[in-house]
Amino acid sequence: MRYSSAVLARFDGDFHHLKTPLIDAPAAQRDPAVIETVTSMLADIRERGLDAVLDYARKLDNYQGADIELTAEQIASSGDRLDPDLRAAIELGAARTQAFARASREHLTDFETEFVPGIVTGAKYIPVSRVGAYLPAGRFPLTASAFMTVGVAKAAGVPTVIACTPPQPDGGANDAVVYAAHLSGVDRVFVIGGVQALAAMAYGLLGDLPVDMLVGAGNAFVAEAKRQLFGTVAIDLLAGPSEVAVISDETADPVLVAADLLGQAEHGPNSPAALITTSEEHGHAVIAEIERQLETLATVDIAGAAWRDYGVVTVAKDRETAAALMDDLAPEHLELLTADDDWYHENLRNYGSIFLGPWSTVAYSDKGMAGTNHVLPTAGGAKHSAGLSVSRFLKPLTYQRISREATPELANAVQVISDSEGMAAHSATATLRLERLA
Ligand code: HSO
Ligand code: ZN
Repeated sequence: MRYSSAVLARFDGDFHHLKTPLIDAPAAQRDPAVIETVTSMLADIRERGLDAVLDYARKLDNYQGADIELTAEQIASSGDRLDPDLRAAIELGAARTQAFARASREHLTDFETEFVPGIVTGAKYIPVSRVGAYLPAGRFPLTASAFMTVGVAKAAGVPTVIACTPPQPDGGANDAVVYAAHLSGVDRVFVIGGVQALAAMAYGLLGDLPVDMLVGAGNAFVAEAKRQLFGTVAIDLLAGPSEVAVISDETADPVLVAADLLGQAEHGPNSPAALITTSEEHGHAVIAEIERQLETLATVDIAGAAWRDYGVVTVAKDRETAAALMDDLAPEHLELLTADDDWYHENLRNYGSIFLGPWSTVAYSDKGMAGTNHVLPTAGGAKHSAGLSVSRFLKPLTYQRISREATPELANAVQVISDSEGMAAHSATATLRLERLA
C-alpha cells in the first residue's frame, strides 16, 4: 500500500490561502452526535447524581458493581505488579516532571510594588483548592498523563488532587497509570471512565466536594464534556488529536525526521503530521523513508491512515517563509532539525513545545523524561494559549493598601470619573474619605 498522498507542494510566500490538515482537523472532530450525547449525559447526571454515573459505567464500561474507589493500599501497591524496567521508567519520568514543575514554580514569585508613594500593590500566587484529573487508559493508556496533571498540580501546591481512570477489561485500573498517579502525589483514585467520570468530579459526586478544575486528555467525548463543563469548573485546555510538525533541511537525517512524524501520527487516524523544509530533495527523501518505515510499523493501521489523510510536506523557498508557515500552523509539537535551529527558535512565536536539534524528540516529552508538560494546545490553539504548567493551577491574586497621604489624588479622580458615569454610590466611597481627611 502507498501512503504518500501527502503532497509536496512548492510554496513561495503567500501562505494565507494554504489549506492545511492541521487547521482542518478540529472542525471535523466536533461531531454533532458527540455534542448531543454529552449534553444529555451531563443533564442526566446532574439530575440523578451517582446513580446515573454508575448506570453509564454499567452501560459503557461494563461496570459490575465493585467499589469504584481504590483503597490507599491498592494505590500504593500498584507498582509491585509492574515489570521492574517499566516501574523504574515510570519513577524516572515522575521525578523529571516534578523537577521541571518545581523549578517552574520557583519562577512564579509573589511580588509587591509601591510604584507611587502610598499605593502598595502586589500579587500572591494561590493554588486552586481541588483538581480532578482524567487519566486515559484506552487503546493507548498514556502512562505519563498522571505526571503532567496530578504531578504538576501537586508541584503548584494544590491541596487535593483526585483522579479518574477508566476500567480495563478485567474491571480494574491500569496499574502503570495508577502507579504514575501515586508517585505524582494523587489523593484519591476512582475507576470510572469518560463523560461520567468528568461529571462526577465536577458535580462533587464522589463523596467529596466538587473540583474547581478538570485536567487531562481523553477521546472526543471527554473533550466535549470538558468543553460543556467549562464555566462550572476551569479546564486545562481542549485537546484535539495530537500533532507534530517538523522544520528540517538538507542537513537533517530523513530517517529521524520520518520516524518523528510517524511517532505522533500513531495517536489516531486523524493525527496531523507536517513537514516544512527548505530542501525539496530532503522532502522527497523523508516521504520515501516514511513509506519504508510504515511497511514494518506495528501501528501502521493508524499511523498510515493519519499520514495518508493528514500528512503534509511543504517546500518553503527560505527560512523566513518556513517560519511564517509554521507560525500559521501553530503546531502542538514542533521539531527543528536544521542548520539554523537557533534562528528559528528566536523567531518562531506559535507552538506548544519546541524540540531543538536531532537529539530532541517529541516522545521524550510525551513520556515525561524531558520534564516538560505534554498537555499542549492543538489545532492552532498555540496561537493564543500555552500548554499546561504550574502557572495554570495558580491564581495570581492581587491586593492593595492605600495610605492616607495617597488619598486626595486618587479619591478626586475616582469621584470625577464616577460622577461622569452617574455612579453616585461609587463616587460617595471617595467623597467620604476626602471628608475624613479634612
Ligand atoms: N503526544 C501526546 C502525549 C503522549 N503521547 C503521551 C504518547 N504518550 C500529547 O502531547
Ligand atoms: Zn504522543
